[in-house]
Amino acid sequence: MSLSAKDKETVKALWAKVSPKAADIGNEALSRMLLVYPQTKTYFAHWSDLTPGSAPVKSHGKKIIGGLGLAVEKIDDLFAGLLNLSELHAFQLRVDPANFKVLSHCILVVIAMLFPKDFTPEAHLAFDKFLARVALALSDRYR
Ligand code: HNI
Repeated sequence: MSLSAKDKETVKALWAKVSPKAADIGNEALSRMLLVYPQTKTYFAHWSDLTPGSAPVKSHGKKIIGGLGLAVEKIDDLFAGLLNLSELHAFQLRVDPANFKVLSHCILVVIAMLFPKDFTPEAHLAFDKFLARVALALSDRYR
C-alpha cells in the first residue's frame, strides 16, 4: 500500500487546501480522540485540563498537526523524515502504536467535517493511505 505519485499529488493538494486551518484541525482531532477514545487520556495525565478545546489540547493539537505538515514535506521518505518523532514516541513517550490509527481516524473525520467539498472519495483514499504510512513510519523505531 505504498503511495503512488498520484496519491502524493492528491495528499499535497488536500493539504494545501486544509493547512491554513491546521490549528483548528489539530484542536478538533485531539479533542475528539480524548473524548471518544478515553483510554488515550493516560498519555496526557500531566495536563491540567483534557476537556475538548482546553488550552493544553489546543496547544498540543497544533504540535501534532505540525508533525503532519512535516510528514507532507517528507512524503517521499517518511521513515527518514519522521525518525526523530518515531524515537520520541517509542522510547520517551512510549505511546502504544495502536493509538496512531485512532488519531488518524479522528484527523480524517475532522478534515471531512471542515472541508466536505474537498474531501472527495479520491482525497479520502489518498489521505487515509498517507496517514497509514505516517503511522508505520512513527512505529518504525519501536523494535
Ligand atoms: Ni504525538 C508529542 C506528533 C500521535 C502522544 N507528538 C508530539 C509532538 C509532535 C507529535 C510533533 C511534539 C514533539 C516535541 O515536542 O518535540 N503525534 C504526532 C503525530 C502523530 C502523533 C504526527 C500521529 C499522526 N502522539 C500521537 C498519539 C499519542 C501521542 C496517537 C497518544 C495517544 N505526542 C504524545 C505525547 C506527547 C507527544 C504524550 C508529549 C506531550 C506532552 O505535553 O508531554
